[in-house]
This record gives sequence, C-alpha cells and structure tokens, in this order.
Amino acid sequence: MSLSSTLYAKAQSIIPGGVNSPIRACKAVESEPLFIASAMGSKLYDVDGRQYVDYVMSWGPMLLGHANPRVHEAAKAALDAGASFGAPCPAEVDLAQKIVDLMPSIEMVRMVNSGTEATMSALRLARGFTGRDYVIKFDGCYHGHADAFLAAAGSGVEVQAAPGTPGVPAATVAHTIVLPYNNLDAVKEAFRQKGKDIAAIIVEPAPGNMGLVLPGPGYLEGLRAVCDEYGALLIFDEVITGFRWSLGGAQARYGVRPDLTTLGKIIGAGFPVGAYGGRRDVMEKLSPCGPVFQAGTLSGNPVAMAAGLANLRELEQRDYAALEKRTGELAREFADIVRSKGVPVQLNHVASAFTMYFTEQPVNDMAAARTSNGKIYTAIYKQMREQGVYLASLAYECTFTSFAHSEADYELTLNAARNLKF
Ligand code: KE4
Repeated sequence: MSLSSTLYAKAQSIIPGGVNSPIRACKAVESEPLFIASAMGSKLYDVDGRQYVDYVMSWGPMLLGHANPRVHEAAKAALDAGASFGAPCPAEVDLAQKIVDLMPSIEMVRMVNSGTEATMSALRLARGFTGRDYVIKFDGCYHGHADAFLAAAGSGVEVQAAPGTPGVPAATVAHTIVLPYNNLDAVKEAFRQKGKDIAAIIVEPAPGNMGLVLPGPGYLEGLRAVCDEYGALLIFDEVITGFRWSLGGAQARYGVRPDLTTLGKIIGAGFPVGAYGGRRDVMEKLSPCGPVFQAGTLSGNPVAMAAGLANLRELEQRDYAALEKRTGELAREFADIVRSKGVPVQLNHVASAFTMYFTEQPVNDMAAARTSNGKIYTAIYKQMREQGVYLASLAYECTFTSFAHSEADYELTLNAARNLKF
C-alpha cells in the first residue's frame, strides 16, 4: 500500500473526505488523491517519491513555478521579523501600490485571505454602494463559496436563482440572478426586469471554472455598457486571470474597465491572500472610512504580503508573450494527438491556460462544456498521472503552464499523450 493511500485512509477518518478542499479528493476522475511531499519549479513530488510535471500549479497561484527562490527568500525574511502583527505593516502598502500600479482600474485595494473573501466582500460593497440587492452571476462561473454565489440558475422565466447546495437558504439567493455566459440578450432582459434593483454583475472575464471559456466579441463591452446604462457595478473576478492573462490581468487584455476587481491566487504566490479593489468612490464606502463593514484578523499578513510582492516583481521581468506562444504550441499538439486517436477535441487557450473539451461543438458556455465526454477526461487524467503528468482532478478546470515549465516537461507530456489508449 502506498504511503499516499495510507495517509488518505487516515485523513478520511479525521478530515471530511480526507481533504481540505473537495476538488482535491479526485472523486470526479475516479482516483485517490496523491499526498505531496514537496514541489519545485514545474514538478510535484509525492510522498512515495514519484515526480510529476504539474499542470495544476496549486489551481493557479504558481505562475512562476513552485518554490521560486526570490519569493521564498522574501517570505523567510518576513517570517524572521514576525508572522503577524495585527497592525499595519510596510509590506501591505508595498503590495497595494504594486497592484494599483499594475491594474489602473484599481484606485484603492483591500487585502483579505482568499478569493472567496474577496468576492463576498466585493458583493457586499457593491450592494452597500448602490443600495440595491440583486446580483447577476453566470452559470459555470465560480466565485468561491460565499452563500450568495452558491446558486443554481432559476427557471427560464423567473430570473431568481435556487440554492446550489444544501445549507444555503432560498432567501440568501433570492437576489442572485444566474444567467448563461456569453449571452448579452439574457443580461439585457434581466436588467429590463430588475434593472433598478441590480447592484452588480460579477463575472470571470474569461471563465476558468467551466474549463477555460473565452468571452465572445463585444461580450465584456456589452456588460460594461449595460451596467453604465442602469447604474450597476461591473465586478471582474480575476482570481484566476489576474496577472496570468497579462501583468494587468484580463481587463488589460480585453480593454474593459470594471468598477471592482477581485484577486487571489497569484497575488499570494501560494500564501493565503485575496484582495478586492477598484473605483475610489466605491472603495471609500468601506469601513473604517465608510459604512460598509468588512474585517479580517490575518488580512495583509506580512509574510504573505512579502511573498506576493516578490512574486509580482519577478513576474514583471518575465516574457508573457513567449509563455503564451509555447503554451499554445503544447495545447495544440496535445489536442492533435488526442484527435489522432479518434476523439473529438475543442481547444480553448489563452496565455498560460488551456482546456480541451471532448465534444464536437465549440465550447463558449457551461451548457456546451457539459457536452464534453467526462469518461474521456477521466481516462486521460488516469493515464497521464500514471506516466508522471499531473492534470486537474476535474474536467471543468484549466490546465496551467508556468514560467518554470521546460522543453523536457513538454516532451514528457506529449510522449505520455501519445501512449493514451481509449
Ligand atoms: P478561494 O476562496 O478558493 O481562494 O477562491 C475562490 C475563487 C474565486 N474566484 C475564482 C474565479 C476562482 O477560480 C476561485 C477558486 N478557484 C478554485 C479552482 N478553480 C479553487 C480550487 C479549490 O476550491 O480547491
């Protein structure tokens, strides 16, 4: 019995499902989780000493690769000065300044401890600023596990959502409107029905939680325009896309300016950091300068701030265009290999993220993503992991490369793909 299996058996007796986040249980791909001992660059090393080329990269944070020396040096130096002060520290100001410099739509920013906290707080702020209760989100977009976002699309006519999980009262999602992504008419209709009561639209500008889906031509611009028309706020959830789509995130790449942006993952370089920021007039509604309450014991943690700042400073030196080009080549070759085995593949790729869907139809929303053959994905996941390639344990996630992935990694990956059997 492998040490991973032994640990998993023990973990399941004292941690629900043996994991601290459900996706890590690998249930969707009919596998047991691997327990990881260490990570370096593009590699993971499990407790049984096996090496994997990692395309999960901690679900997004590790764009530089694991254990980047500059990031670790900064975190260790900060740790030696003390783990948490419960008071402001210079590193919070430095990281805030770096975020403001890199994302001009963010005039002010508040640090929190996760993407969930960031989106939950941004929604409260939008509601407090506008005095309105409704929020529009999109089917297949994930904004963390705050109750208001755990909503399933309502019936076709009634825009009101239903709870997406037990434990969320219907009342909590009564003001959540769930619409199909990439469908501007649906958004305009919702605003025709509820326009003056809608506080915000929250959207992953290019969703990564359906797998990767790209905004159609004019879609994000259309969301911007309808928010302006009705006085609602546009919130870009850039927890995945922030600093990955470009140094300025998806908003810089697509040229659409949100009113608020939520961030996470990369800004913490693997440490627990989230953030939300945007228009000064909106952010100044936040306590203590305004009436909207939000707080957090470890927000702006000095070690996490130091790591995040070192991460962004390092990323400023990196060649995003080259990584995008190389990632596209890998993705296209991987897809061609799978197609050569008789499997239909739709490939969506941007920057250092891609997703293959095993379906005949293009995938530009969750309904299309659901037509992808899950059994094919599970077969690929299992066979690639057997050959030392670590893919996302859920089909509706992105495959992430990093600045640490090498030609040898890509060659190993494609050789493993050539061995796939369906
Ligand atoms: P966290 O609370 O997990 O830090 O962030 C929530 C979140 C918010 N917004 C977007 C666009 C996100 O993708 C996420 C979290 N992403 C998932 C994977 N796609 C986290 C993985 C997990 O839950 O373990």
